[in-house]
Amino acid sequence: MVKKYSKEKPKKKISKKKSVSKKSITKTKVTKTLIKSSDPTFIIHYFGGNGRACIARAILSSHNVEFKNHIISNKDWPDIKKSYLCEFGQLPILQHNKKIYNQSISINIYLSKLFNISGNNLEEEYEINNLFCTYEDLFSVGGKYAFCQNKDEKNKLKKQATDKYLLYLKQIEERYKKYGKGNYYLGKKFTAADIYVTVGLGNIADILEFKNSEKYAPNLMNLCKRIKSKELKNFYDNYYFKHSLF
Ligand SMILES: N[C@@H](CCC(=O)N[C@@H](CS)C(=O)NCC(=O)O)C(=O)O
Repeated sequence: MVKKYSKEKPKKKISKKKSVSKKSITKTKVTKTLIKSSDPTFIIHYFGGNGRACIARAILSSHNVEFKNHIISNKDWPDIKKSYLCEFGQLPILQHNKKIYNQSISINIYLSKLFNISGNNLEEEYEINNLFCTYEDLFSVGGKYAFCQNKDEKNKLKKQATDKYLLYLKQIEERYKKYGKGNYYLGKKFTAADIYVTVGLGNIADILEFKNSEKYAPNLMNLCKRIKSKELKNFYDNYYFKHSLF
């Protein structure tokens, strides 16, 4: 199993006589320990923050499936980045049945389909996938703000990110007024759109320390409150990083 996912084929036996560089030993070690036969069905590999993994974590935890939330430390990251686990040298990674999936938007789509919350028809699927893409727009500018060290630049980025968040928030509120005639964002059924508006928009607001979302999107925020206390209670109790930078 392990070999199948290796960027570089792990050497099964390293001859004692051959000299092996320190670098290749590290790679082999990481390769051998990352995927184990005892692994749970689902693993999310990501850093200790919400970032680009929060929607996938929320999908899994809202379906009460056993999953491992593998938090990668800064110390371990350089080796993992070079390993077979990270095809493009980035996180998040979803491991499902020992197969590896990358790119957060496609991971979210994959999990939504797997758990049958990806919409009832092409139009609903479009709406959900479109929302996933807006998270990328918002997170890329919000993340830049979060990690910026220069005070002036940081203030500029915060304004840019907040303006963008407000634009998206108001537009998504308008969409919800059009679609959400039932209990949920798209109507009667709980879908990944409900996860996105609660966790995705919620995380961006937290990154920006924006406390006034109700003023601009009262209907949406009402929906999020309900989802937070019901379908996503387990997620918010156990997997949401409340004081994360990202
Ligand atoms: N398009 C990719 C972007 C992934 C990405 O930028 N990941 C960041 C964390 S959010 C990362 O791995 N940064 C560490 C690095 O590049 O070394 C996705 O959506 O998954």
